[in-house]
Amino acid sequence: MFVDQVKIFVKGGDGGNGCVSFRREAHVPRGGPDGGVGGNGGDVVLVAVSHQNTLLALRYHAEYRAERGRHGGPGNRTGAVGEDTLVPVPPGTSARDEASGEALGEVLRDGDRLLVARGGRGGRGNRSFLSNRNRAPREAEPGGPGEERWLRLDLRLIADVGLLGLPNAGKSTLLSRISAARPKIADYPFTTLTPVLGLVEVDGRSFVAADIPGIIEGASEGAGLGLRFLRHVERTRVLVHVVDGSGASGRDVAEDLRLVREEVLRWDASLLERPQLVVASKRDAVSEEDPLPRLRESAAALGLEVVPVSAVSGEGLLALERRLLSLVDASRETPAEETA
Ligand SMILES: Nc1nc2c(ncn2[C@@H]2O[C@H](COP(=O)(O)OP(=O)(O)OP(=O)(O)O)[C@@H](O)[C@H]2O)c(=O)[nH]1
Ligand SMILES: [Mg+2]
Repeated sequence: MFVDQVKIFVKGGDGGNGCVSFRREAHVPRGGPDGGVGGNGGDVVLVAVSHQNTLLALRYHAEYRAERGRHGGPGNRTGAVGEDTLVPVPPGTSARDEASGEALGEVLRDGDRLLVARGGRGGRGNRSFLSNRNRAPREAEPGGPGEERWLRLDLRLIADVGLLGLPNAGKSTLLSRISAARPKIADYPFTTLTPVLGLVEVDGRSFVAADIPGIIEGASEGAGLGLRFLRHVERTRVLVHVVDGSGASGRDVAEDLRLVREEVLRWDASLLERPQLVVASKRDAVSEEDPLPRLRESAAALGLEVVPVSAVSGEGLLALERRLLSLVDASRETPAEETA
């Protein structure tokens, strides 16, 4: 199951208490306060891990507490610090404080970290309160409490290429042919219910492509799967419009292309400034009236190139992969997350 929004509870570890203690040894002439400082509590930290691409695990494990700091000890011993608790999340996850709505930040690349609940400070021991006026302080501080809060986590997948198109256009079949991803494929609309990522390898290089479901007329207003997934388009660098190029559906290809672009435009007009191309799919099954010339014409009017492919025969797939790689390379000079 794909989950892109969850609420979790996080709490940093409490700080250890400071210690009250006095040195009393037989042969040491003057004892004195020697209570040590408590250790700081651990932090709760989100960490991006690239092999994960859903927040599903956090739905079942919704509470994260870091270890508390140990108390200070006699002989000026400082308490051990509490261990941090790391929460693995997919790259592209952002965090908000649920109560205040404050944005805490996001993790974009593998290994990125975001502190979400700071551990409490260790309290000072009585040794720290020694002064000329007070040679035998009996006071020490308790450890500070760890920060705690509810967080709202929000995932917008990071992919280099987003595959967009009407239901049944052949997006999932295409992804399954150019990557190892295995999205569900069938001859009915809304087969794919969640975005699926696949790693495309070509000429010893690679990029990530995402099959983004749910684009139909009105998607930007919530029709079909609607808004659920259009937001994942925000972080793709290159958009691919997959249009059924067989003519077998009886639909007008120019209208297919226009409709999907219209929904993207209404969601966020700036997305259409990204590099795009049009894939004419299912070219092994072209009907009597070939829709390709009409598709080329309407694409050209928008300044877009058309790459004809067949996921069945393999026609055009290598050319498509190479073309996408070069568009991704060009766009990597301006990272998607900066323009998003
Ligand atoms: N002949 C032929 N059929 C194809 C090709 N690509 C996809 N199809 C068929 O078209 C139908 C829809 O394919 P999908 O890949 O599930 O389409 P989709 O765009 O992912 O559809 P949704 O997930 O519903 O949005 C399936 O029956 C596929 O077998 C192709 O290159 N040639
Ligand atoms: Mg699909």
